[in-house]
Amino acid sequence: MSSTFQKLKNSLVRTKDSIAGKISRVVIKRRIDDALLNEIEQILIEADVGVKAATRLIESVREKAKERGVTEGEEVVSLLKEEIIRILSQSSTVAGIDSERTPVVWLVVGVNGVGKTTTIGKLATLFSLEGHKAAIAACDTFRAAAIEQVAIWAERSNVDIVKSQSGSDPAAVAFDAAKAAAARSVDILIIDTAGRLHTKANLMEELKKIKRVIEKALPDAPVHSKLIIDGSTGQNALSQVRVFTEAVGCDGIIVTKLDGTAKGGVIIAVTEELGVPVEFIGLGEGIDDLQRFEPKQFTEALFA
Ligand SMILES: Nc1nc2c(ncn2[C@@H]2O[C@H](COP(=O)(O)OP(=O)(O)O)[C@@H](O)[C@H]2O)c(=O)[nH]1
Ligand SMILES: [Mg+2]
Repeated sequence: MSSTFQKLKNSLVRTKDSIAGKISRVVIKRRIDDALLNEIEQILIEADVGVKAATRLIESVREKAKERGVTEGEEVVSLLKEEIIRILSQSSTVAGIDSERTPVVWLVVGVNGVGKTTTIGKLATLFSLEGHKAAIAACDTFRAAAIEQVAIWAERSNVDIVKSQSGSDPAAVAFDAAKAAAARSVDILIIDTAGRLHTKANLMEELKKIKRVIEKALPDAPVHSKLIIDGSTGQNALSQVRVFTEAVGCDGIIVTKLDGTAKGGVIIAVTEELGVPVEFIGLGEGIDDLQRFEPKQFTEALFA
């Protein structure tokens, strides 16, 4: 077994208990009928898969079981896995960072504490190891500590950073970073942003402004918004998805903190809600605790 898969499996152990563990206990010696499907739907909802995704999963299992003449409760698991993989396999419309039109810009958004800055550090490292020239813009300018934190990550991952004094205009920092990235032939510019939701309207305006300014500074560059979701927050994630998507139109999701939580089912809920792919997952606080998301591998780990 690859060490990547082993690590994924270990990280998902609690989520696995809350989904696969419970389901495998209720299906024993049962027939597939409404009562069983209702129980499974309840387990999925309790495991933060979300009502919408849970309903879709159960409907699909019901139909497939009928089509294939499957009646044994224990066979539900493989039908369920098929549909989970289908939900998680949202097609990505996002150009890779090998795009002709560089720098590619990733605007990293999400509420406070979800792991934006940490994930940016991990991404910068990963992209650098893959041979791309990455750079970071410190656009969470509200607190000096936030600028300092992202600067430490830039140093660890050995990439350039563009930053300014705390209190300066985040859009101005983004503009400088965009120009510097073009001048230095950067492949991917990753933008750290603030996430304080008590100023929700302001934050959204700030993010929109950063995006506008980058698009102006780099008219040909692909600009992508990546939404960071904390995998341990449960259903709150869904309202975050809606708010940020409305403001800056996210085309990729990164789910962090899947290590140690039982609420990892939320990854299914947010994918169903947003209809865009999860691209990376965070499995710890370390620099290499980030994996590219593979729907099939994830689902296998969940039921392994
Ligand atoms: N266990 C775990 N902790 C994480 C992960 N990603 C981030 N964190 C922690 O979450 C906390 C907040 O992270 P930070 O990057 O500052 O969040 P931000 O406010 O969105 O920038 C820090 O203590 C991180 O170490 C993860 O994948 N797993
Ligand atoms: Mg931060």
